[in-house]
Amino acid sequence: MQMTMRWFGDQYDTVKLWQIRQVPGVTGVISTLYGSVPGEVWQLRDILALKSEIEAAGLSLSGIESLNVHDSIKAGLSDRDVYIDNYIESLKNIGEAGLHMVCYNFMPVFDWTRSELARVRPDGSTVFAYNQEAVDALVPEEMFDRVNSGADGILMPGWEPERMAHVKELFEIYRDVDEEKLFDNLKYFLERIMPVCNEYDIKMAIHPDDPAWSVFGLPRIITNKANILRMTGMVDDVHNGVTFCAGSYGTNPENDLPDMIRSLKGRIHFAHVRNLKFNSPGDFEESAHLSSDGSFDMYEIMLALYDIGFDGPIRPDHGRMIWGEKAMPGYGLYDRALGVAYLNGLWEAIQKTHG
Ligand code: DNO
Repeated sequence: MQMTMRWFGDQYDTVKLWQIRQVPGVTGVISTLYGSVPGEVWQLRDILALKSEIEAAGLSLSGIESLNVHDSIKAGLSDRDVYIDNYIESLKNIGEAGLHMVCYNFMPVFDWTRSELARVRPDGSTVFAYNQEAVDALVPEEMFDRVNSGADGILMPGWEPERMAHVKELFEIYRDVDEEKLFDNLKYFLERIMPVCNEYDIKMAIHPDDPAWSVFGLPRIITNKANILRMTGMVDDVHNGVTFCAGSYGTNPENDLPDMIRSLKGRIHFAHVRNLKFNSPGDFEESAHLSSDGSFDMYEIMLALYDIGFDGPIRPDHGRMIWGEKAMPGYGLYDRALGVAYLNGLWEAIQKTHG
């Protein structure tokens, strides 16, 4: 595996590349053209500029998270081919820049969803949290306002104001899209992009839906073992792969994370590893990465990745906000660096005892 951290670019991130470079064991970052909107063609010069900036700091650009998919593609609208052509063009440029992993998601309208961005834990740290009743009490626009206001003016990934200004229209285009239709639209998209992925050896890594169930009545399909195996099987190409995000699949306690990892051998191209703490069936919060602080057995997750010979980029995921840091919620330096140290410790121990 290659240990990485997510970085949003100098203009948007409070964390600096030189700081990431000092986190032991981190050799790369996962980044994106953060100001771009879904549907736009990524220009080669912009990708190369991002790559050189990262390399000048002594790190590698280990993959893209995310190249977002336009809602016309997800909803299967008549103009989807225009946006797929643009997506293919962006992939070509990503390939030309020598990059080989692209994370994306296929969630209608919203990316990840939380009811709180800063729930205070007993130790005074603040974390993302989800409470089903609180979400049920909101209309979609309020969810956007909540995310936006909780972020202190920082642009949150997946919550682009350009799109969110049209939440009502966005919901409208999904009126006739159920899970089956969403699967069909994903298949159509994947079949069209696979040739360029093969040409440039770009491994596509779909991110699961977070949380792993329908929110606001919108269909969600990347939620469990059966569905993800259906997805990898329906376009059976190694370039059609998965981001294994422990925190997203793990929102549903019925998902057996190590078993899912083992069933996806050869198709996991990127891993997000973090922990959650369940308080009651409809309420969870994001804990520290340490097993004993949350509900997951992090050793078993890392062991499963080791067992399948996972050799792609991995990153700690959302960190708690600690030590007074002011940063994008979930993406401060300190707790993610602690996460890196812990995951590296588990990995070293596993290598030594299973090598
Ligand atoms: C949340 C992230 C997601 C992820 C996208 C991938 O913090 O894990 O926003 O990047 O779903 O497209």
